[in-house]
Amino acid sequence: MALSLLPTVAGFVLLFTLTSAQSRGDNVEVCTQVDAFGKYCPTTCGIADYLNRYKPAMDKDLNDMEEILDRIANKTTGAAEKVTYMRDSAAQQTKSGSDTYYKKSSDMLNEVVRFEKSIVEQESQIYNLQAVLESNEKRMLDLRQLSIQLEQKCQEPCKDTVEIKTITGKDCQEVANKGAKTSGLYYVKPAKATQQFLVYCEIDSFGRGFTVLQRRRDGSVDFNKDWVQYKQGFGYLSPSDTTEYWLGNEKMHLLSTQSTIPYVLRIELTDWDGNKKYADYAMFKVGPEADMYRLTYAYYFGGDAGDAFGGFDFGDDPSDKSFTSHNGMQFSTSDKDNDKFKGNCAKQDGSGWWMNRCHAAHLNGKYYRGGKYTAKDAGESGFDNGIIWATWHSRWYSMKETTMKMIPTNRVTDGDGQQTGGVKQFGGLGDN
Ligand SMILES: [Ca+2]
Repeated sequence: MALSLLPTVAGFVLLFTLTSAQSRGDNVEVCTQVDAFGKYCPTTCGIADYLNRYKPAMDKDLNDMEEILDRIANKTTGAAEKVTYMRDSAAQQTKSGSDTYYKKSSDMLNEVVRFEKSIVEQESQIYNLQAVLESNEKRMLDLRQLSIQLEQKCQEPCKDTVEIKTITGKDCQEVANKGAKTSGLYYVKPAKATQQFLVYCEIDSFGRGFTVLQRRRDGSVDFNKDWVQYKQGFGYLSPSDTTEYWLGNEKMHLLSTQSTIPYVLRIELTDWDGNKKYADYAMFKVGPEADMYRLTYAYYFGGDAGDAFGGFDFGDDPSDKSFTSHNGMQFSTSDKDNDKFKGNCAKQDGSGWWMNRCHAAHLNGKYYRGGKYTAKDAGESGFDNGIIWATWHSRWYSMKETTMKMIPTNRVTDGDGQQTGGVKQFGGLGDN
């Protein structure tokens, strides 16, 4: 009978007190489905979903209670009718003055007393139930008010404590060139972009500005997304660089194809023992959507993680290396198969990626805590679906953290003395 309203109220209060951080940055007012509220500003439809989730249960509880009250009321009416009937017949029999009926009448009167007693008990039950109902109605009213307040709050644009820096540019290097000294969230507007968008810029003491494209760090964001989601980007940007995201294929296309100075793609990896390695690719480009966001680069520019984009000889097939190289591959998602495999790599592995047949590098793979996993862990398909960089760890080892970021080629080695095949450190970034 007790309605479980209290936890719901607590949930609302919790929602209220959550620190809201910047969600995707753009389209704040659009009702965009997000994975969960997390610690970010909830969307209006997120709230609506939340309300809709608990409402049916509450409605059902109230209906049940109403039914019980009705049943009790019916019983009471029935009993009252019976008592009236018995009173009448007793009175009639007394009136008739017949001795033969005297004992019977007296028994009936006892019955009347018993029924009256039971009516009193039922009335007290009804009274208690009414009190419960009233108190629940009051709680519901409070809840409604709270939800109205919440709705109003959510209609306001997210005023975050998140600081978005004012300097803008066509990419993070230009932002740094204009004097930005600290890493954080900046708006950039690539040459062909119709509007600016938010990115995380990693700016170091050498004045280098890396534009960060992808981040894995704790498995908090599900990377099993469809074509549109990979196109637009998903996950969360944070000024403290503590969240996971995919910036989006369209933005990567705009960023990587805008300049006469080609970009280097830098991939940084951290394993579960805290070891860090990197790989650089020269003349990195992501093609337009018409070409399925094809990945191209000129050559492996260096790094100590090895050239997994170039494919890997797993020993299964003489052509393994060419079947698993990524240069020139179009992007595939579970709902758009552009790979070189008869099946659907992206669907099997639950990710979006530049799939071949399928991969030796797979940074959007499933997040496996602790690193090591087996075909059994990989679920139905049983294929290697972790966060893989096969030239460092085996395909049955999933990385702890990954970063994909880009920088104009002429700046990549500034400050840290990195050369092709270079130094076993991420230069000048203060890894700790
Ligand atoms: Ca296929």
